[in-house]
Amino acid sequence: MKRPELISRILIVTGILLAIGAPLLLWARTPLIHARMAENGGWNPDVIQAEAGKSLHLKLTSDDVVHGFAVGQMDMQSVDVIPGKVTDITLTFDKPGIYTFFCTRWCGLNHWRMRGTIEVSGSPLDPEPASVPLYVSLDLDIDAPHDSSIIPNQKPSAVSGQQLATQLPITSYQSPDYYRSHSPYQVFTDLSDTSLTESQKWDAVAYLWQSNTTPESLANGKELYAQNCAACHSENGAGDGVFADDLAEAGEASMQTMEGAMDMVMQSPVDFTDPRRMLGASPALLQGKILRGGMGTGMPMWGVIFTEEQIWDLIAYIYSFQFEYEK
Ligand code: HEC
Ligand SMILES: [Cu+2]
Repeated sequence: MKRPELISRILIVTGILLAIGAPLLLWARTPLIHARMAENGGWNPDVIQAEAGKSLHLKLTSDDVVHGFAVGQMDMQSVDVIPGKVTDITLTFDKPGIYTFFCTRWCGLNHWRMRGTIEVSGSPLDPEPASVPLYVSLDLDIDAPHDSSIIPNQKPSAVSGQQLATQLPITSYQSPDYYRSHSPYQVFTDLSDTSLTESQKWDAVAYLWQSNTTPESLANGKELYAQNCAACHSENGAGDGVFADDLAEAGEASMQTMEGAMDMVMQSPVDFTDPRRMLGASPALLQGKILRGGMGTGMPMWGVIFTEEQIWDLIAYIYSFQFEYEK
């Protein structure tokens, strides 16, 4: 074999190796993320680095049961993470920041604890000032009791309320600012100057609540609720979802330890069909609870998962357990 021939052969072989090897190498270097139930360690790794504007490849697998993967505040379909299989995904982040990824399958009581972060570096093109949530700017104590001292005899009807609309000083009441910062009970008491009966006032409140939402927003809230909240608060809102008993047991157990005695104690999920509790809560207060969570009560924090709009949609849906809306 003459020398130049040998060299060209070597070159061809390296060429082929590079063509196959480089993507393979890249693929091999893509981190493999293992999912496990929270009690077995959750995601590993649970912190991932990325750069804004560049694609991030991830490989996902599960070491126990089927989990799901999605990134909060990002418009993406969740993907299944299956034991013994590797799922490939590619994500691109427009803006730098800390994103939360989370499990989207109800894998157990601590399912919602399966969270990790993606740290996206890069310079923001147009830095947006962080907005202060409404419950903070209103200086609400979201842990204070907020029961409504008067409750309606039957579910207030938005349709009946609408018929009273002309008799109401209600136009000013229809602004989103007013709605978000008042509980239904506060609006009910604000209507005390009118000549309406008690049940008419409640109907007017139902109408006001309905006119501050849209069918799309309610439908979106319903879907988010079914996926993320129903396992504890139950599909019908009554607070007896499949995990409610487990939460109660965990609560009793935590009461018996020093740690439990000092922290907020695990509680049963709130019953959204209870008028005393829910008619006394303003949208801003519910926003606070959902954003921040219960801090030890078993109510997860959702601020890193949902966008502000998604949270208002959830709130609109939660109130629909209290009011009869137009079909
Ligand atoms: C793992 C169980 C669990 C899940 C999942 C859960 N919650 Fe809760 N939630 C609770 C518990 C327990 C409470 C009562 C303790 C508290 O208020 O901190 C509660 C309380 C609340 C409250 C407070 C109501 C009030 O009057 O103070 C709101 C609002 C709420 N949840 C909304 C939601 C929404 C919306 C979701 C879904 C995005 C959700 N929860 C998912 C367990 C859960
Ligand atoms: Cu999971």
